[in-house]
Amino acid sequence: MSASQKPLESMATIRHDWQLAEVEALLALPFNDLIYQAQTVHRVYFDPNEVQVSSLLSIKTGSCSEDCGYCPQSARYDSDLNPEALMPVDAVLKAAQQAKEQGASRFCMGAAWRSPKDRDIERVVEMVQGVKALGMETCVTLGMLSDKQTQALKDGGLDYYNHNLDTSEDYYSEIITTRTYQDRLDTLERVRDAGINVCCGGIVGMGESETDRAKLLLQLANMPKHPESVPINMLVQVEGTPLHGTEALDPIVFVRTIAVARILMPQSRVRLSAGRKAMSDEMQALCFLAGANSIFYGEKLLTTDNPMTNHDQQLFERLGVKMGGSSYA
Ligand code: SAM
Ligand code: DTB
Ligand code: SF4
Repeated sequence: MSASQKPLESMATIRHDWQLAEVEALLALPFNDLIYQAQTVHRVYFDPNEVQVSSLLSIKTGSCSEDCGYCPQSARYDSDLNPEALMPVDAVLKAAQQAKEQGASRFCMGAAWRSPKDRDIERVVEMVQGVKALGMETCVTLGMLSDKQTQALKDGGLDYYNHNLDTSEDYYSEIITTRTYQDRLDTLERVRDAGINVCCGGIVGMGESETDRAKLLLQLANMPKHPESVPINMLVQVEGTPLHGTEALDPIVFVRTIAVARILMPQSRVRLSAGRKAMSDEMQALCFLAGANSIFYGEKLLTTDNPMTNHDQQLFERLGVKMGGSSYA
């Protein structure tokens, strides 16, 4: 049966038993059939003209002990970055207020740690409480967590924890050697079990194969509960990092990846994440058509540039897209 003949409800069924062959077949569909299916699924759970916006802040920058091959914040690479210690709470809240004034509904705070120290968590909890008091949703990404740290974040009122799988289990060791895929899964399970919403996705354009992309999506889609947010990052190539100079991914393949994420996880916010600076407006429009309904908004990601806010506002206006507040269907 072709996508256009399938009953609509069956296309948007929430499943956790996807097979690799099914995901590969979706990725390989004729483009128009794939986008039609993704857009159909998208409309079952979401307003198709609404995109949720999150702003990022690096609250602790650089000097990271890990060796993630894409990351300018690793101490191992010469990436022309000024390391900065954990920021004071008031400076973080000032940045959050500005992001709110620009229209962001969620504020995501990222730290270049393998894992936080317990005393760091205390300050991060103060940040979370302050950002929540501004009426924004909160997200942090701090690396691997212990049970105690996870509970402290939950008790502090944290809404989302971001921890990406980054790629397939098979390709992972080509990118990172200082911690395992299982370490990542363990932290994700802790976060889920503590009742914090999960933000988990990956990066494409790192030289991985189509099967690696399929396996990453499969891993996300077959979690006992789908991550509420699924960031799909296009590698931002930073000079000095091992992945600088990797052959660029075909933009159409990127759009396909977004569409398949949407089909596999119909109720999740699929985020068109890092890499937008290098994308045309037309490509971003295709990503929204393919079911992306969240972006990182604001002129910086963590350490690299993101599109200017007025450019994004104009793009949304040209597309008739409204910035949404609600984070989950
Ligand atoms: N240190 C913590 C960790 O690794 O979990 C949190 C911060 S880390 C920078 C958060 C995520 O940013 C990474 O997992 C990766 O998916 C993404 N990221 C980092 N550098 C990137 C790049 N150059 N291009 C695209 N995504 C990137
Ligand atoms: C995610 O998936 N992408 C964001 C956020 N979660 C933390 C980070 C992108 C970082 C891009 C490189 C940089 O700016 O340092
Ligand atoms: Fe460190 Fe996170 Fe960058 Fe890896 S991705 S080097 S853990 S900051």
